[in-house]
Amino acid sequence: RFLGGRNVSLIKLPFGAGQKKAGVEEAPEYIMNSGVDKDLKKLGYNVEVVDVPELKKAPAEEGPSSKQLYRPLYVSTACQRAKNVIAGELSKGSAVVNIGGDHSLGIATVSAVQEVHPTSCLLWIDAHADINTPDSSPSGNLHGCPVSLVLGYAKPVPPEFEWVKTCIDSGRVAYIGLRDVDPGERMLLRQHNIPFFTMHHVDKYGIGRVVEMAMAAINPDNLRPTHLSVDVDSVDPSIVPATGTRVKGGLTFREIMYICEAVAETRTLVALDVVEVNPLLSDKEGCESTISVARSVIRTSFGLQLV
Ligand code: B3U
Ligand code: MN
Ligand code: MN
Repeated sequence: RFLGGRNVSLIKLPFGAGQKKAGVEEAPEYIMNSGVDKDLKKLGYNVEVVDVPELKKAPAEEGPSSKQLYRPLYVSTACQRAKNVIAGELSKGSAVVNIGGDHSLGIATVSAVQEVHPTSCLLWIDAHADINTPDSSPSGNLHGCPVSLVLGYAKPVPPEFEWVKTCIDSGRVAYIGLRDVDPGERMLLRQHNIPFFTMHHVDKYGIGRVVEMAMAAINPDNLRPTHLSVDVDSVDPSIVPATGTRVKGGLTFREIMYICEAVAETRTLVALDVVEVNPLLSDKEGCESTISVARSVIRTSFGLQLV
């Protein structure tokens, strides 16, 4: 019951205006060059590589912004474009790997996945909850807001994002890896009863129980397609230094691999996001380590490599 079948589209999304550090838009090139297409072919998939290079081009004018948001028009335009490309690939019956880029692309990936697979669940692996509303955002960076936009919590919706539908409900979203959550975000998580597992929970229960509890909450009998959204800053900065917002005390290599293996085992994966790699923010060694983790996330989520 592998919902994505044996076709996988690797979608390069070179976009970084959801935050302010240059370099994250270069990541798709680096991650692709690490050999992820060969990895998936080796696992028996038919692989198609899709590039969306126009995401690098900012609109001529940003226009007056409603809130204190950073480049909302650019983020909105890029996400609308990315959403159409992703939905097109999913509509062919393929699974997709969305290679970012920053996590504001979550607006595009969740919108596309929910449009084509409207019952699917979303497992968000991140140090951050990315559920700020434009009002609660301390930074104005839209990579901290995608979840609130797709859940319909951003009220009023900034005019640039009126195209974004409330497309998923809180009962189909869970988090693992949280350790840097803003006060407004904490309120939303509690108010809507969204299952979240912080690093404290990972330490307390172990990654096995945490993944079991998260999946039991959002995909109890594995009847729903699964969308796995991996922000690489969920992983400890000692092995993932090349990312924009490093937070100490993250997932170990085995813990992130365990999550990917457990999702692979469900045979329900239709979409995987790998975001927030920034090759310009570390030295050569740190960069290689980060990209190697991103590559392992992709390979492992699409097939168990055990023994
Ligand atoms: N929650 C903060 C910081 C942040 C969110 N996502 C990342 N950093 N990577 C914000 O700006 O919304
Ligand atoms: Mn994120
Ligand atoms: Mn993050």
